[in-house]
Amino acid sequence: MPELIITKHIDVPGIDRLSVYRQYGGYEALEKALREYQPEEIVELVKKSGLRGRGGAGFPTGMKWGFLAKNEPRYLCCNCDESEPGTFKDRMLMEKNPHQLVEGVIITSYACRVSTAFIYVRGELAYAARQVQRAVDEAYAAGYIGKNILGSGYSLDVIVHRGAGAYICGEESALMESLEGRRGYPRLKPPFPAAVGLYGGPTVINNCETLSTVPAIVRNGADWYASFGTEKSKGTRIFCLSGHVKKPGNYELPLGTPLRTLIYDEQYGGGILGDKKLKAVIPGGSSTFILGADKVDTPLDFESVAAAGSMLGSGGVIVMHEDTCIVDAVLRMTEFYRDESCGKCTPCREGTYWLVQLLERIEHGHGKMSDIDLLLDICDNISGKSFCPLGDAATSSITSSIKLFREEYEYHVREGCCMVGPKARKPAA
Ligand code: L3W
Ligand code: SF4
Repeated sequence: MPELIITKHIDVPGIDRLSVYRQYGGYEALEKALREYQPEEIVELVKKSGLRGRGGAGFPTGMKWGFLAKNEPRYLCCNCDESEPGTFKDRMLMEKNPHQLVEGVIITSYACRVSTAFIYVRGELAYAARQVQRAVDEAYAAGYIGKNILGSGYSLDVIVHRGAGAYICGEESALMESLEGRRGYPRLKPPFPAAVGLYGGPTVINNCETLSTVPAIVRNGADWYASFGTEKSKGTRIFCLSGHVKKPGNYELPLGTPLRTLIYDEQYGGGILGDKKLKAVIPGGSSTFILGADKVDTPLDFESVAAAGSMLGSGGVIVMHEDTCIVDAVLRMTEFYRDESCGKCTPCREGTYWLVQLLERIEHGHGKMSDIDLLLDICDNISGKSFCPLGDAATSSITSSIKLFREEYEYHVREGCCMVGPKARKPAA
């Protein structure tokens, strides 16, 4: 079993309480940061560690902090709006070890000279939000948040904010709009939040898992963290394994671990349900391209997954076995993007609606052969032509599934039913 970093103490009873968290070294990293480091030195430390964003894009964390404009006040937003289908790690981190996150938020705020930090929690995650709020309250009472933290002269306020359940509010600029009390519409970028963000101030926005990693880096050093993972994808990350595996769940592994290990190893996925054949895998949440079973030996790091034709994204690994109707699966995902499209731009608002219409008629046996290329044509009119990444994301499963499994789409059109799975029928003689 490789060494764990962020989930090391996740199953310790009572770790969500300050007293127990402290017994396991909790807030020692904060004390060390305030005692031994100037803010800029922590930025350098995190740059050197190689930590990259765990929300989806994999942007280098220290570099992002280094981009912050110099004017004040500055803000931090911790993105806990976890909504990507197939992704459920931030919820676990908030529910089980909220102090680790809060400690990461405080250290990051200090490093970035931030005076107010917001933790934006997805609306549906009510228990997670309560856990984080209680941890923040305990940290205030213990002097880890508030005025003159531990006598250092540094002061910080932390506010826990619950969203209202819109996927688009996980997009960083829509998150800021939502925090400011407006409808969650994405903003034009640039300017990036690092220059003009929340209330017009320089703003650092990082994912929950990213910030939960910061205390361990400060405690153990950049070289220690960089000793995990691969040359360009340092450290570990939590993979959310779901779909047709025997043991779905969250597994922390060093970056670069082969996909096969995650799916088949006894201590992780334990193999495919019913010992069936692997058909396809979505490696980084529903926004990323589907990979065929031939890619099962791909190392799970940013570069290798990109070379295999997809993205590591938010770490949501969705496994599909041989009885999965790909058209059915893609229809479900596309319905999600249609429902979650914020409606601001035409390609995504109208395009996702048309994609669902076409997929529905193919799935239900009323499609035409030309519909398959029409799907690709609509995807082409959305991808790269939408206002924010949701538009591109809506097309990933469609384009990749047609590339890999076109014959299944054609079978649906020809035979009027699925080629595999419970609704499959043999072709008429
Ligand atoms: C300053 C520059 N800052 C880039 C910052 C930027 C952002 C970060 C990455 O989307 C993906 C998306 C989803 N000066 C900068 C700069 N930045 N250049 O770096 O930016 P970007 O635009 O590459 O990505 P993004 O807009 O943050 C994230 C995909 O993730 N995704 C969905 C994830 C969903 C969840 C969830 O539910 N928890 O994470 C999954 O793949 O489609 O492509 O901070 O400001 N010159
Ligand atoms: Fe809204 Fe979709 Fe346009 Fe993004 S791409 S701004 S979600 S309509």
